[in-house]
This record gives sequence, structure tokens and C-alpha cells, in this order.
Amino acid sequence: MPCASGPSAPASAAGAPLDVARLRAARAGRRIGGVIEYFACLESTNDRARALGLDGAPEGTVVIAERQTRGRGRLGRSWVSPPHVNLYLSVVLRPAVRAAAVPQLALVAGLATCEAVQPWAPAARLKWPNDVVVGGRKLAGMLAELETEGAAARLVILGIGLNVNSGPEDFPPGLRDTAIALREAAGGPVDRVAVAAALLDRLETRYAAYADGGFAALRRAWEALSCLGGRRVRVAEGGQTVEGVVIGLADDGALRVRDAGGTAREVRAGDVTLVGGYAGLGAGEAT
Ligand code: BT5
Repeated sequence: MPCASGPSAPASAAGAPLDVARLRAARAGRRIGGVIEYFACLESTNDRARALGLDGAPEGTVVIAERQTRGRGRLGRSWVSPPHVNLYLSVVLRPAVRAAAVPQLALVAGLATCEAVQPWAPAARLKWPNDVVVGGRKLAGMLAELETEGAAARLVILGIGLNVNSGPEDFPPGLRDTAIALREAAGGPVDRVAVAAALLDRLETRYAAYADGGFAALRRAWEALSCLGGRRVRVAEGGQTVEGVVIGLADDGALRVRDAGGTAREVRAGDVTLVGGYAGLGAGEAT
């Protein structure tokens, strides 16, 4: 759906536009967010960032939209993007990695996001591979997409959707119980500029560490914020399902699961379901 024919903001979501001048001032001269392109509406910030990246935009260029009419997740899923309340942003990156390593960038972004929101949501945790959750409800999702050159990643577009001030009324019924925003976790409205600045700051730090040392340099920090350690999970990957207890992450970011036979298996992509749901996963529980 193009922006011109998209829905206008529902009354419930009538927040103020992002004070992008304040965000730009906070990021002036920085590697991530030193350039910020801001739009009232885009189909997807990832598409715009990709176009800018192919056009030579500097690494670290950030695209932000107040709303998206075709925000997307993985595997053709959609990212619900109500206007003026949340953050939908994409970052142009040019990491020196092979294409196969690109999913690691979503892990890097997840870690940065989870760390950045701690002041507002100390219970925020990582759910492999690309979610930040609070009490089992999804607060943020990451989407790393790439343009390849042979086996190398020529351009990576790192998309982050983070619910900040949306309320249940901003989501379709199917998401009301499974999504959460910082506002609910913090007990009141949250300053989107402060959240965005913190997010870009953490991303800069974590991306630099990743560029130097690969995902191995971030593995322990990631595991420390994971909500899956020691939990029984089922991972669906393509047509296959792996079930077992999570023992951590591998140095390349794969999820390590010990199956019923005692064999450690490594899963590189897929969707994780907690066997038995989130029961017993207290809001403040780290692992
Ligand atoms: C993701 O996919 O979680 C990646 C989401 C990335 C969104 C950002 S926004 C900026 C940039 N531009 C884009 O077009 N995309 C990126 P996945 O793991 O496939 O999860 C998608 C699922 O999350 C959906 O099928 C819904 O169940 C759920 N979902 C959709 N919108 C949500 C929301 N706002 N909050 C919480 N859950 C949501």
C-alpha cells in the first residue's frame, strides 16, 4: 500500500512527530546516525535505506519513518507500524563479512536494542534470533537484509522496529496479547528521541566490537540477556524441528540446544517456541 492511500493516524495514536532535530544533534559526527533521513511515511524503511546504500550513502546512515505501510518481518511477515508512537528505523552498514554471516547483524542489533531499553524496561530480554521481549511479549524485532557481491555482503540493511508508546488499541486483535511497548513496561509515556539516541549509541558500540572481533566478542553479553538459557524449546527450521534445552550460543551466533539424546545441536535459523510457554519466566528473570 503506498503512503498516499494509507490510513491516517487513529486518534489513539495521535502522538507528536519525532523531534528529529534533537536526535540529529545527539548523533552529530557519530558513525551510526551521523546522517539521519526522516520521513513521515514509507512503505518500509529497509527499502529506502537499501536505495540510499546502493546510491553510495555513508555507512551508518539511518532512515526513520513515523509510519510504514508495508513494514516487514522475516519470511514475508508484516511489521505493524502505527504512526507517531514507535520507532521504525534502518541502518546502512558495510561490514566486511561473508553473506552467510549476515544474520549475526540481527543478533548485534538485538543486543544493542535490549541494552538500550533497560532504563525503561529492565525486564527486557533477548529471544533468539531476532526478538526483544518483556515477559514473553514482543517489544522489538530485527531484520537484517543484504545485497551480495559474490560470497561477500556488499551492503547490509539493518531494520529495527521498537514499540515505544503504542497501546493495545494500536495493534490488530491478534497482536494485543503478544506485543508490548516500552510505555507499558515503564508505566508511562516514553521520550522517543531518548530511546532512539540510546539505541543508536549502543548499536555503534556493539557494531564496532563486532567489526573487530566478530560475534564471538559479543556472545557472552548476548547470553547474559537471553531469556532462553536453560529453557526447553522447540525450533522450527524449514521442514525440521529440533527440541531440547538451550545451552547457549555458538561463536557464530547459532543457538545451541541439547536434545533428548544428549547431543548438542546447533541451529542457524528458525523460530523458537518455549515448550510450556512463558510460564515461570518471571518479568525480571534473566535466563
Ligand atoms: C521481525 O520479524 O521481528 C523483524 C521486524 C523488523 C521490523 C523493522 S521496522 C523498520 C524496518 N523496516 C521494515 O520493513 N522492517 C524493519 P519476525 O521475526 O518475522 O516477526 C514478525 C512477527 O512479529 C509478525 O508476524 C507478528 O506476529 C509480530 N509483530 C508484527 N508487528 C509487531 C509489532 N509492532 N510489535 C510486536 N510484534 C509484532
